[in-house]
Amino acid sequence: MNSARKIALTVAGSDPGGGAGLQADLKTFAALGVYGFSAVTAIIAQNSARVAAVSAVSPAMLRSQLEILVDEARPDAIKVGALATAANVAALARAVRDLGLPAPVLDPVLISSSGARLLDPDGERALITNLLPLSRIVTPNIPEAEAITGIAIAGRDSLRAAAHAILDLGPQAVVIKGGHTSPAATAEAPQSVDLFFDGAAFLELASDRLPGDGAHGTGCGFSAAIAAHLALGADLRSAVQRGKEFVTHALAARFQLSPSGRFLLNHFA
Ligand code: PXL
Repeated sequence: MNSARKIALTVAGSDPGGGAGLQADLKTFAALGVYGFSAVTAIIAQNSARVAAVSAVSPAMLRSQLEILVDEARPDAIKVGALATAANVAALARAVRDLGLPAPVLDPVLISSSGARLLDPDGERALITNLLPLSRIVTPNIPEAEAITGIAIAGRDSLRAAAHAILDLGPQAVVIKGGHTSPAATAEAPQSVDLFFDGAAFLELASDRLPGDGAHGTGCGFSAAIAAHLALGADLRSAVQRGKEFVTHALAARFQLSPSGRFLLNHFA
């Protein structure tokens, strides 16, 4: 029987702590009323504060997960997170083409917020050459946008230059997340501004900056929420706006599991 249910697929690493990675993406999909598929790229031993070990799945295993999912139903949208290896980047790019998958929302995860590498250096190059050109939108934070473009982002002009440079690499759009380092480059900047660019127009999305060193899983929540809204039929710009609203709302209700843990999103707030 055909279902009217919309499906979003996350291709991401496993966070056994559930704050980030595919487990968090499934919560985001559920909170937004979309059925969730998940293909795991790497098993990561981690909690919200630190990563102990990363074990990538093989590219054949990643391919096999994607094939068997598509055998049953075609996802309406895809979010891509940590890919771990260049081989997994290549396997995903090939599968997107061979299986006719929707152009992904690409969160170009390079390094976890706790400092662990979630994509090897060859993978970083492969992501830029193979996956960026296939993407519906790419969602780097400022350090990732700097790594992709080689542009030091220190203010509004360099932020816009980086957005242009990323678009030149082939994605349909980009949103650079201002949460990590403010483009104004002052820790006291009261607002965090995300910059969306689709080649036609810039859109700035501002939100109040929260005290503390940020939460675990915000980037995952943003890209997954964009994919969920795309699956539900939103256009790209409104999917980004609603994705930002989702994260802002989930962050306002953030919580910790332990005093040694980082803040976590409340996906169901
Ligand atoms: O937010 C980056 C990220 C992506 N994917 C996984 C993660 C993290 C950060 O911790 O654990 C699986």
